[in-house]
Order: sequence, then structure tokens, then C-alpha cells
Amino acid sequence: MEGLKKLAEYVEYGKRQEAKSLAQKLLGENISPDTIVKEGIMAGLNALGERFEKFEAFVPELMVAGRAAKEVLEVLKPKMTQGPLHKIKGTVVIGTVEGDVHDVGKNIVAMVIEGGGFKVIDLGVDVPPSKFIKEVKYHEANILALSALYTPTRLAMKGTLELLRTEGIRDSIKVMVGGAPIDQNFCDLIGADGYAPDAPAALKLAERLAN
Ligand code: B12
Repeated sequence: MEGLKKLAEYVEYGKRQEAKSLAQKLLGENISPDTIVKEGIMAGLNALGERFEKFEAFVPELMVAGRAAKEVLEVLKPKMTQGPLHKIKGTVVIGTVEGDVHDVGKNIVAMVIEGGGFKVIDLGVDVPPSKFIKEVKYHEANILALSALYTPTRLAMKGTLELLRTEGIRDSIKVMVGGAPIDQNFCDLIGADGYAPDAPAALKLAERLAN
């Protein structure tokens, strides 16, 4: 669809205002937030990621595109969190692990899980293991969701799980992991409870883990 293609382009080139008003318009045309995320935001960021790999785009471009993506998400948020909120299914503490500042994907997962009926505590980016542990205890969370995009920071996921064990609370919480460099193998390797490749799958996983 032409509008979604245009939106992907606005996100890719960091045109925030244009991207926001187009997203608003697409919502008005009854395009689902899910489609806007996939075919607008993610398509744009993926195209930029490919240019970045070929040294045709650089960090400043990633920054403006990331910002545009975040602002479009804000436009979508009210629709995405309008889920079947009759009953809270559980509490999820979510964050991007230490050393990593990517948060577009983590924010999408947070919104979809919240829309699906969970209470979500979002700790933001570059979250040290000790902070995750403190918040999990404070909120008596059922699920801890860890995101990582930059491969070296996967180690911080392992570190967070180790601290949960040291603190003696590993058995009282389920841990789910995700982000581009994460897969089921890595999840098994560090002893997490589940991996999901995208936001809808993350919601299904959370529902399974909460039971
Ligand atoms: C935008 C961007 C940035 C922005 C981030 C802005 C922001 N606010 O997030 C900025 C400029 C900060 C940035 C910085 C860097 N970046 Co960058 N960045 C990107 C880019 C273009 C898009 C990322 C994105 O938002 N994707 C879209 C979202 C929707 O997808 P997603 O995050 O994968 O999330 C989905 C799933 O993974 C899953 N998911 C995500 N989290 C979770 C959590 C759970 C629990 C679950 C179940 C699922 C799940 O669901 C999400 C929704 O479907 C990617 C390229 C790409 N195509 O991904 C590179 C990329 C991730 N960056 C990369 C790099 C190298 C860097 C830098 C090191 C660059 C530098 N030299 O400084 C720094 C690292 C900074 C740091 N310490 O973290 C590399 C990583 C390579 C690697 N394998 O490690 C990539 C892949 C680019 C590339 N092709 O080389 N970056």
C-alpha cells in the first residue's frame, strides 16, 4: 500500500513530522497499528539497517530514524494498548539490557503485552542486572522480559539470570528474552524460560509463562 511505503520512507529518513501525521492518517483509514508497525516502522528501519551494513548510512541517520520510529509509536500507543483489559493477567518487568540503548522493538513488545492484558513496568534502556532484580522484587513480577539488539550485550542477559540465581529468586520468576541477535538456542544456553521473535509471539509466550 502506497501510504505504508511512504511511511517506511519517512521513518528511514527520519522525517518525524511527516511520519507522525501520515501514521495518524493511516489509523483514520482503519489500517491496524500492527500493520503500521510492520510495514511502516519496521520496513523503514530494516531498509536503513541494510544501508548501514553497506556503509551507506551512519549512526546519526540511525538516531534520527530511531527517534522518528519512537514518535510514530507514540501516535499508535493509544490504539495498541486498547486490549481486552477485563483482567490483569500478570505483571511483566521489561527493559533493554546493560550496555544496549536500542528500544524501538522493546517498546513495541511492551505495548502489545500491555494491550494483551498484562501490567507492564518498563525500565527503559541500559538497565543493569541489579536494577532488574530490585524492580522484580518490588513489583512482585511474574515475568522478566529482556531485550538486546547489539550482539555483545547478550552477555548482560546471562549476567541478569546469574544474579537472579545468586539472589535466590530464579524459581519465582519466568524470564523471556528477545531482540534481533537472540534465538531459541541462546535462550536455552543461558537458561531463560522462553524466546519469541516478535511482539505478537511475545504476548503468546507471556500468556503461556504466566500460567
Ligand atoms: C535504530 C538503530 C539504532 C539507534 C537506536 C535508537 C533507539 N531508540 O532504539 C541508535 C543510533 C541508538 C543505534 C546505535 C547503535 N547501533 Co543500531 N541499529 C538501529 C536499527 C537501524 C534499527 C533497530 C530497530 O529499532 N529495529 C526495529 C525493531 C522493531 O526491531 P527489533 O528491535 O528487532 O524488535 C523486534 C524483535 O527483535 C522482538 N523483540 C525485541 N526485544 C524483545 C524482547 C523480548 C523479551 C521479546 C520476547 C522480543 C523482543 O520484537 C520486536 C518487535 O517485533 C538496527 C538495524 C535493524 N534492521 O534492526 C541497527 C543495529 C541493531 N545497530 C547496530 C549497531 C552496530 C549499533 C552501534 C554499535 C553503532 C555504533 N557504531 O555506535 C550502536 C550501539 C549502541 C548501543 N550501545 O546500544 C547493528 C547491530 C549489529 C550486531 N549484531 O550487534 C544493527 C543490526 C545495524 C547493522 N545492520 O549493523 N542503533
